[in-house]
Amino acid sequence: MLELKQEWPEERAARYRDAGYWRGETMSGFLDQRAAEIPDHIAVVGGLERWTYADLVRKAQHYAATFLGLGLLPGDRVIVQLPNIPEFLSVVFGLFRAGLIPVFTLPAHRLTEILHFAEKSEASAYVITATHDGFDYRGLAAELQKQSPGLHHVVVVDDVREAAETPSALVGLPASVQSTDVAFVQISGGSTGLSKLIPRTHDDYIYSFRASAEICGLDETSVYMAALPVAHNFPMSSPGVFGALYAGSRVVLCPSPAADVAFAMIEQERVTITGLVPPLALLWMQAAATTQRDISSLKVLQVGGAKFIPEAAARVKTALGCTLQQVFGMAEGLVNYTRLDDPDDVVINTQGRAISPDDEVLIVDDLGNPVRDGEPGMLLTRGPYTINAYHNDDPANARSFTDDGYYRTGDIVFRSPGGYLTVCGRTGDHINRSGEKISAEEIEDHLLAHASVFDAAVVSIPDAYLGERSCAFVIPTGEKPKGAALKAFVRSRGLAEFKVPDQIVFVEAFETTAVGKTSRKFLRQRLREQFLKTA
Ligand code: J2J
Repeated sequence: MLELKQEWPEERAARYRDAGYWRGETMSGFLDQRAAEIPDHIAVVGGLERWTYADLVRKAQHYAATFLGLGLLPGDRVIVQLPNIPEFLSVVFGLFRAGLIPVFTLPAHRLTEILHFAEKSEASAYVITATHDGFDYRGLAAELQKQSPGLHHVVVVDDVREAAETPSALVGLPASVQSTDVAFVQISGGSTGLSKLIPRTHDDYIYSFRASAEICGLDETSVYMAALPVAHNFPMSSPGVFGALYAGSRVVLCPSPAADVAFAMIEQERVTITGLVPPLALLWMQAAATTQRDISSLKVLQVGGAKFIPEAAARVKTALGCTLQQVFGMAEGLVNYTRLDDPDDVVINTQGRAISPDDEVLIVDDLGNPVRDGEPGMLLTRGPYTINAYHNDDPANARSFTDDGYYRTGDIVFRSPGGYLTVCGRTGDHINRSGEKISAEEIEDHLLAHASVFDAAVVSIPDAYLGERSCAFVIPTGEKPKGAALKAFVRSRGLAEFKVPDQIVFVEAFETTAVGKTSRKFLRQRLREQFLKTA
């Protein structure tokens, strides 16, 4: 099994320790400490459950024992595919406690994607709920085990929930874990080809959510609600459920981000802060005008994952009666926030500034030379919680990191005084569909597997609601297939629903100048331009 690593050059690591960013804490360690300090404080609310900090640690211990009881060994990788339920936290903290490495996937992921994560991470176990949103995860697990022989164990939380509570199960705890070790694996948005694995260490991740919790003003009186899928880096760490637990706040897991469900939760639990992607923020603003629910407890609405246009940002305070915080982050590391006391102009027009004084932010032109403030350029970054490499992917690492360790974010931004960044585009060929990132290349490959597809190019098209939608330009081999049939074909390849092209446009050929360039990037750009001209 290939070791999971994430290493910083010693000089930088020493600096981060000296500055007090990396404090030697571990994921299990910080939760234990909080449970010792405030055992009876409510930590997690969701479904019919209401757990104190002491409950959460106890449940995590039982899950740790359950996993170790299966014969899993510290360092083994475990795919976690759970929705927003309290067990997400007891399972994940159970894995941390046992020294096992969660690989976080989204409930929307399907066979092809989970198979890729399982193989890439050499996972030996998979944790699911039996069903969620009408989807049968047991069926997915059975198919997965057929195709991935190394995946020896499937743990269905519905089945082990009670067994994991029996006191006799409490054995062999805990494994020794170093703060410099990889704690878990996040999944990249996948700007080129398939999603890459992002190993994050205890030290670096805890710093990012501890500092985020401070920036967001969390304390023991705060109530943080995860409305987006909690396995995503934003609701997990910016400040997310982990930042909230670090601060001794209460975490509320909302089963759906739909305004009616979420508003009821806000009212019931007196939620003070939550995070959304821009399209949901628009829907909430609309729904707030007529809701009967009392959402006055909400002090901060964070919006991130995709560009929030200033016209919409300007309306948040009036529509929802709370402070807007823009969040521009990435699972690879760097997270920017507008601060809660920033003037309206900054909150409305920028995506914030970096968490750390030691986040090094470079904005460069095509030749790699720094641009002046106010001029757009490519954003490169390195720092105390930005990774230096993806797991086991030399080509991606060569593309994505400079020789001196900067991560090429693929985002085009400009900087204003004070270090505030405004996102104005990207270099990568992915579609940011309402915060969900779709790799054009990945979908083109699936389309090309269809017998009637001669060639395909997938591009992003501006969309009033989603921000961007995906449009596939397809040259048929012979007779044109039906668009709906092609979409069904992509779906049947085992992909998350959000990756199915929103629109399919059949063309006879791609413009020869575009093809002659042989660059897919150039072709996609031309197709997008032509589409927008004729739209
Ligand atoms: C424009 N583009 C944005 C924003 C992310 C906090 C918040 C979001 C993510 C996330 C995250 C944007 N305006 N406000 O991990 O901790 C686009 C950029 C970025 C990419 C990263 C977090 N916020 N983006 O969205 O790994 O293109 O993380 O590089 O999913 O989303 O995507 P992801």
